[in-house]
Amino acid sequence: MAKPLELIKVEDLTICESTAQMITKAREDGVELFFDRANAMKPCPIGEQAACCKHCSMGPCRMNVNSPYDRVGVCGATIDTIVARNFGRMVAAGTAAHTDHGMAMLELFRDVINGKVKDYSIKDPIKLLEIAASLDIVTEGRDLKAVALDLYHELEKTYTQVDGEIPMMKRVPVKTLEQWRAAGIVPRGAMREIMEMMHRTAMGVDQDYENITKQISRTALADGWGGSMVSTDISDILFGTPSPIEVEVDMGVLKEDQVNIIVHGHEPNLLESMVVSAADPTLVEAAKKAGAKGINLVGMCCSGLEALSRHGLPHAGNFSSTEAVLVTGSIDAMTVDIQCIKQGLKKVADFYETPFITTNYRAKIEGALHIPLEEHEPRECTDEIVIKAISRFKSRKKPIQIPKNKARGVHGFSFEYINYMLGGSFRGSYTPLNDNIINGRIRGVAGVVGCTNPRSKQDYSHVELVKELIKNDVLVLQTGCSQMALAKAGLTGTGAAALAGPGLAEVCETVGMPPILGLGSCVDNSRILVAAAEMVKVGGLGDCLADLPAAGCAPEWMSEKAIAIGHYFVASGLYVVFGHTFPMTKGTKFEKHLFEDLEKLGFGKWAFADDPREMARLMIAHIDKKRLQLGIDKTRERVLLDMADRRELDASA
Ligand code: BF8
Ligand code: SF4
Repeated sequence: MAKPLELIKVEDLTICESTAQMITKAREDGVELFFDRANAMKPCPIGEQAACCKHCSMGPCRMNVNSPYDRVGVCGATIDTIVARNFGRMVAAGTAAHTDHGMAMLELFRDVINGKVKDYSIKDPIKLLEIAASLDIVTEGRDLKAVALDLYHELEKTYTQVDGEIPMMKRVPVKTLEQWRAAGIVPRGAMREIMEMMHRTAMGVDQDYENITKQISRTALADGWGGSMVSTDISDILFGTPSPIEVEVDMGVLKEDQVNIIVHGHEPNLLESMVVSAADPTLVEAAKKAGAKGINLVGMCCSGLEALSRHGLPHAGNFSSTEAVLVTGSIDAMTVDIQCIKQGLKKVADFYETPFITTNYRAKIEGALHIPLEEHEPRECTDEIVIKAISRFKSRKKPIQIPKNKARGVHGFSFEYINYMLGGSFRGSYTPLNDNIINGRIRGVAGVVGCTNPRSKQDYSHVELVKELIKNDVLVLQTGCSQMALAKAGLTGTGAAALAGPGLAEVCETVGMPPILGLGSCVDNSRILVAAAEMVKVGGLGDCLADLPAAGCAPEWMSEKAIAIGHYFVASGLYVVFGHTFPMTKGTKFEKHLFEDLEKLGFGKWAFADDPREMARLMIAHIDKKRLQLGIDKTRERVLLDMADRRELDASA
C-alpha cells in the first residue's frame, strides 16, 4: 500500500528549494503533481527489470525475476533474448528521438540555404566551413551557399544512407573506427539502423543476445556520432556556437510584474523565434499597456539550455520542475514542442489558468491549444503566443507565489571554446588539457548528464556526485537536466573551484575556467564525443577512445534517450554508470555482457550504482585503472606531493 500522499516529506522528494515550495503549495491547492503519481503507482516489479515481453499476442510473457532461467516465453524466448530485445527497443526509441530532432534541424538548414525560410539565417559561417572541410568538402574559393548545399547533402546521409558509413565517422579516432569496422557496428544511416533494430527485436527474429547487442551498438552510434552530432553542429551554424555567458537560473527568475512565458522542449527554433517575438517593440508596448513592466521569456529543460547557452536566457529549472513552475501561478503561457513534455502539465496549467500551447505537429496534447510553428513564418506562431500571454497577464486571478531562489553561473561551453580557452586564440588546442591529465593535476574527465526522475530525490545525486568528482580532481562536463541541477545549486561558476581538489583547482585558476563545464542540451552530449576524439588525437592518452581516463554517469535518468546516450558512450569505449534503476534482469547473461564482456571486447561497459558516492567511487576507480594502463599513475602522486609541500612552505612562511 502506498503511503498517504501527505506523509511523504517534501524534503525526500527534492533538494530544489523552489520545487519543494511549489510541491507544498500544490498540496494546499489540491493539485496533483507527478511526484504524487509516482508515489501512488509503484513500478511494476517485472517491467522494472525488463523481464516481460509483449512483442506478440501469444504473450505477453512474464519471466520470473527471482529465478530468470526458470521459464521461457510461449515462443521459447529466453530471458536473455527478452531483456536484450527490450534494451534494443529503448535504444531504437532514444536514437529515433535524437535523430528526428537532428533531421528537423537539417531540413531547416536546407530551407534557410534555399531561401525558403527567411526568419532564420546562418549565424556561424566559420563553423559551417570548418565542418564542411572536415568532411572533405571543397571550401576554397567557393561561395558559402554552394558549400552549405554540399554540406546539407553530405549530412543528409546521416539519416537516409542505406549502405556505407555515416559522414561523421571521419571524426572517430582511427583505431576506434577500425575496431567498429571489425565488429561490424559502423552505422550506415540512422533510419536503416533503427529499422533494423525494430525488425531484429520483433517476434521470431534475432534471438541471440550477443548478436542483438551488436545492432544495439550500431544504432546507438548512429545517434551519438550521427543524429545528435548533426543536430548540435547545425544548431550552432544556424543559431551560433555558444561561448561562456553568465546566466541566472531557478524559479526566482520569474517576475510578478512581468508577462512570464515558459518555453519547454528541445528544438531550438521555437525559442529562437520566441526571443524575437518577446523583444518586438509592439508586443512589449502591448504588455506595458496591460500593466506589465515587460515580457520575461524563460526556458526550461533542453530548449531552455539551448537558449541559455546562446543568448544567456534565464532558465527556470529541469524536468522535475515543469509542473511545479506552473504552481507559482505566475506563468502567463507555457509553450512546448517535443520530448519530455508530461501530459500532466495540461491539467496543472488548467488549474492555474495558464494557456498551455503545443507548437509541433509531431507532439499534440489532447485538449491543449495547438498553434503550429511553421518555419517559413515562425513569428505567426510565436507572436500569437505572446499575445495570449499578455491577455492572461491582464486577467490574472489566482494568487501568485514565486520562490525567491536564484543562482548565477557560467554556461555555454562548447568544444570550440574549450579549445580556445585552453590554448588561446592563436594556438587553440587540447594539449594543455592532456598535459594536465598526464602530469596528474587533472585525474580524468567525467560526463555527468541526464534527467531527473520523481522516483529519485530531484537533483540530489547529480549534485553529490559532481561535488565528489571535482573534489577528487576530476573535471566534469555536463549537459541536460543534470547541468541545471548543478546550476541551481550555485556550482556552475568559477567559485566552484573552491570545492575542487588541489590539482584541478590549480588548473582552473591558471586557465580561468570553472571545474564544471556546462555544454548544453542532451543532443550536445555529442560535444563530449568530439572533445574525447580530440583528446585522443592530441596524443599522450592512448590511441583509442577506450584508453582515455574518462567516465560518464546519468544518476537520475528516466528517458529512453538516456539509454541510447549511455550506450553510444559504452560502444565508443567509455565507462558509463547509471543510477537509481536499470532496465535489466539481475543475474542474466545479458547483464554480464553489458557490465563485463563488452570491455573485454575493447568497448566501454555499463555499471549501476544507487548512491552518488558509490557512483563517484566506481568512476574514479575506472579513471585510475586507465591511468595505470597508460603508465601515468605515478605522476599524480608526485604532483599532489608537490602541492602539499608547497602548501606547507606557504604555511611556514
Ligand atoms: O533531452 S535530460 S529529462 S529534458 S531526456 Fe528530458 Fe532527460 Fe531532461 Fe532534455 Ni535529456
Ligand atoms: Fe511471448 Fe515470445 Fe511473443 Fe514475446 S515474442 S510475447 S516471449 S511469445
